[in-house]
Amino acid sequence: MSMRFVMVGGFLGAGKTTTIARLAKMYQDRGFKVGIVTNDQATDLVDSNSLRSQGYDVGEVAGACFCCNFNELTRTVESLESRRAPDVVLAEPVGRCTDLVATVVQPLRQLFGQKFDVAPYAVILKPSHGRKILKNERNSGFSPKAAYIFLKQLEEADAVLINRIDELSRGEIDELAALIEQAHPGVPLLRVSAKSGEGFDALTELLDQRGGFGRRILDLDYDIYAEGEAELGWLNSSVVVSATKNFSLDQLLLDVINRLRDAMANEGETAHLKAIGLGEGFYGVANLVSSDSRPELSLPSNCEAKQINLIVNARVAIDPKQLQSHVEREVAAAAAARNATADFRQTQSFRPGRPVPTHRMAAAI
Ligand SMILES: Nc1nc2c(ncn2[C@@H]2O[C@H](COP(=O)(O)OP(=O)(O)OP(=O)(O)O)[C@@H](O)[C@H]2O)c(=O)[nH]1
Ligand SMILES: [Mg+2]
Repeated sequence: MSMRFVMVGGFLGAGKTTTIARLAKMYQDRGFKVGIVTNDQATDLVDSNSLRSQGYDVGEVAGACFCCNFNELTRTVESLESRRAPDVVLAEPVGRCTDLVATVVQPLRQLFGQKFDVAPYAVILKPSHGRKILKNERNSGFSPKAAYIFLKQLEEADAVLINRIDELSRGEIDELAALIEQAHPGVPLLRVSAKSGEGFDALTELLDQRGGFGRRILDLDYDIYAEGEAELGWLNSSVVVSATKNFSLDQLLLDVINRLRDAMANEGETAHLKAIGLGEGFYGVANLVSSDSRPELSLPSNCEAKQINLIVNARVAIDPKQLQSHVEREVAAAAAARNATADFRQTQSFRPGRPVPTHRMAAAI
């Protein structure tokens, strides 16, 4: 029997991991066994650690995105299969990737059609940047090349999800819906909140559909795509924070994100800053999804500890060396404010390289 493969796309910080965690729970409640695949160019992923801490079986494709490391994607799914034989595999691509229909959906269908039963490809719209980009405002926060990627992601979607409706007014939701409808007439549009679960019954219904989905192959300029990607500083750090007295993990996480936000406020737009703190048997996650929004404790631990493992993932439109020095300085300062030390075990910081897909299908089946 084939495995249902559900990939959920969307820009950095759009809500993919939150959506996938909620979908995983919904599929489990329906009696399905679920596996999840996360993806990044580097190791030490906040998302894998968060989803594992929430109890899910997670395989990680680290080192290159799904499109450029397609064989690792299928190998990772095979290893999930050998462990628990999932009925549904949920996959989160890197949030600055596009062309996923031509490089992931279609190759799975054309080369592994016996094994994978690919669901419609839903893409989450991030309202904070989406409204400005869709309105073509000059001050969208990102450069035109980054905006190009954002728009291409929507163009290949079988359905667009307007996320975060829990914090949007009816007027704001209608405005976004009209902008998407104008750009992509006829594409199903769902209003959802990954946080509250609103709209998720309609989403699972959509994802259960079978038929002519995953066929919107993009006309994509790989030079603009590569240049847009390279504008981002990308950083994954793993740090041990230790003190002699207990400190609040949640306050530390928020402090780290707040300090980074303040330090980089005038340097470049934040696409997503996230930090997970892992103690023995508990964890917490804090995020910032745009320079002009507020840091949020998305998954509070409500715990204190003397020592925790901290993983910071930062995707910000600044030079990666600058990004690294900000992270090192602000994490050390947040630790020092608790009489703690920050021992950086590993940091990877870079500009994403040019995407070179393993397969690119020019025609859809
Ligand atoms: N208010 C609100 N916040 C949300 C919603 N969905 C996600 N968030 C928050 O948005 C932030 C980013 O969510 P993630 O699920 O990590 O986003 P992502 O798309 O996986 O991000 P990357 O993996 O970095 O690309 C977190 O702070 C979430 O709690 C929502 O529906 N409402
Ligand atoms: Mg994520």
